Amino acid sequence: MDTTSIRTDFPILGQKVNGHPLVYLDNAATSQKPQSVIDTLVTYYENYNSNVHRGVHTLGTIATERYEEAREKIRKFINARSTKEIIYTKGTTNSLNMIATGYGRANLTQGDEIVISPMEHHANLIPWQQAAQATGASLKYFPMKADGTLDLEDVRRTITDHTKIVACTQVSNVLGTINPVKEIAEIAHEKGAVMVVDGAQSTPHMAIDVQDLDADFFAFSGHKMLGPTGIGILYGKQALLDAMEPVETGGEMIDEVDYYRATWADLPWKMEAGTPNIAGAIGLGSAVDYLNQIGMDAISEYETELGRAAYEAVSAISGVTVYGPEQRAGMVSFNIEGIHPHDVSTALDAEGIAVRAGHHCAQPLHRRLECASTVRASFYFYNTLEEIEKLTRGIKDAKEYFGHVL
Ligand code: 7TS
Repeated sequence: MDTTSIRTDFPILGQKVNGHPLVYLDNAATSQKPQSVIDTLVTYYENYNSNVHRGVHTLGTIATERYEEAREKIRKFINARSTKEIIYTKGTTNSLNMIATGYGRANLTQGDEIVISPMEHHANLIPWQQAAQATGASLKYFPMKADGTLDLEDVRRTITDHTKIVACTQVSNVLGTINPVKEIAEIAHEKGAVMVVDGAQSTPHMAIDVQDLDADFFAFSGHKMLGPTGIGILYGKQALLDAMEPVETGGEMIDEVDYYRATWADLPWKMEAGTPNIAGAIGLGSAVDYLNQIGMDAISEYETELGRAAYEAVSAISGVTVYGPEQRAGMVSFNIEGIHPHDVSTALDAEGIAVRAGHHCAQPLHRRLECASTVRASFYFYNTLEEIEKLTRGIKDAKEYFGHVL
């Protein structure tokens, strides 16, 4: 990975923070944006800002074309069969809520089961709790092994003939665990359940093929993959989306309306009520162009190297606990014995190193890890091995600063 050249594409990375070159290691929260994405947003607002799918004036036509071209780029990026299966949303949270409401509540009933993993982000947990409460279905969990991985035999035992929905993250945003969602989908399908994949932490970092995974629904966010905030994708198999009622109704999503009834537009617009995030969608298309130019396989290979290096270096520091399996995505969550994660994060920030401290929207998982919170360093392809060395040194400095003696 030619990070020297790549980093010049990201204007924010050139700055100093607290007198030190910025070391941005909070990519699981949100990624930075290359100049090409920033330029796409500026060009939209400067040159052809218009609403889509409405007027026939020139700017509106250009905006509509670019908005739909971006959808095609995203379709190709995850290998969906059709752009009808690519719904623009606000992000992963919005996509998962749409599935839990539009599909879950409509299809679940008393006695049915929803099965999820113990490492879900709240976005793939609370909507299922709510769907279970609203329908009388029960919520069940796969067991998780001590190293933070799932065992397919456990998965097979947990999914039953009563299971209607299985929802699982492809990559844990805390442990970095890469879950075998393709195999889980196969087991779910054997039992007649639909498979929902939370792709928030996988889509930015590895090649995704929704047909190969055989996911029924797949959700991700633009802002974690070089795109703007406020835009994300809900992928769903066309037959499932066709059978779903729109979650929101109003403008844009209709075919014919009279004073007492209405009919819906075709997919994907049926699911996109109101003026969408036009700049965001076009910006996400531009982010996809940038990622394709680097290559998703090259990105995942390089980040695996970063993840391994960070895991080895950080877990070698005495008094430090690293959570999650050895084989992991490009992130490392840890605690230093006796020092609060927020203090660690503040000490690292003083050296220009941005990490996240907290429960990372996975409170039940942290309870399971027997800690209230962790420090998380998460990488992207513009990060370097030198930055991981700085992180390691920063952790050792923090230990010393807080007078940690072991
Ligand atoms: N699912 C997973 C696995 C996530 O990591 C996140 C965000 C979401 C869903 C929700 O995505 P959103 O774009 O709708 O907010 N995770 C994080 C995180 O780990 N730190 O900040 C946001």
